[in-house]
Amino acid sequence: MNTLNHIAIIMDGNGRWAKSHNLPRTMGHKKGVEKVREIAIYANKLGIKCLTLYAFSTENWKRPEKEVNYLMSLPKVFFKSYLKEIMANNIKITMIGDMKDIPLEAKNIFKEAIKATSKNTGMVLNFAMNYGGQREIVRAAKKYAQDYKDGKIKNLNEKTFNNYLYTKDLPELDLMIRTSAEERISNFLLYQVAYSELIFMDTYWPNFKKEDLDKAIEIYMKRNRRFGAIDENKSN
Ligand code: V0D
Repeated sequence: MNTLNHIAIIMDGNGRWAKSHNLPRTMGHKKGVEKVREIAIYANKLGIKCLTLYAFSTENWKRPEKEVNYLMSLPKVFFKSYLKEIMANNIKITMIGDMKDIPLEAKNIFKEAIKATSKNTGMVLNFAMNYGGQREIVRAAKKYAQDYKDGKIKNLNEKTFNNYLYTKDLPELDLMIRTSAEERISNFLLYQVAYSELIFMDTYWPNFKKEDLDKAIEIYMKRNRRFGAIDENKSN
């Protein structure tokens, strides 16, 4: 059995779900928020330590302005509808990404959500917001270079570099799931995905169910993780 502390999900397929129901894309995102609630509460119940969700990428600004505005209203919808339940479930909300360009109103909601849940000790529900893996690595490299110049780091290696990533305080990423049948990483957690297991599922995110998470975990548990080594007990 593998240990499973940290799951990341690329919640793809909201637009395609909406199209298949002859609905505007925004209705797919609305359904998507309800799924965030359902799956976060379920993952916490399963004892997962950290769930990182790709909410908004550095490339999502290229979408139509109306859609971007709608997306930016979702944290408030989530906060208003579900904060009580998030608190009752002892879930802690955190964020990773470049907050600088996030509209002030949404930013204030993030701050409120983070503050309200900061003392909770259950699962960390980590939203990737205006997040890009390449941008994260460049940002880290800049700080790393400066700290090296200032004599604050002695050894340049994978371990010390890790301290400069947004995810420095989170457990190592074990499993990345992408819904909606696309098989790409799309700039998500590029450094962290090094030895993660990848599972691609056909389901559109608005149709994703607890049972789909169970299925992904079952597949994950059966996999033989070797982290680059060979497994002497099996005939590889
Ligand atoms: C749309 C499907 C929850 C994928 C899920 C601003 C994309 C629903 C949040 C959320 C989004 C963020 C912060 C917070 C509370 C909730 C969210 C965005 C998009 C982008 F404190 N869902 N969600 N944020 N979608």
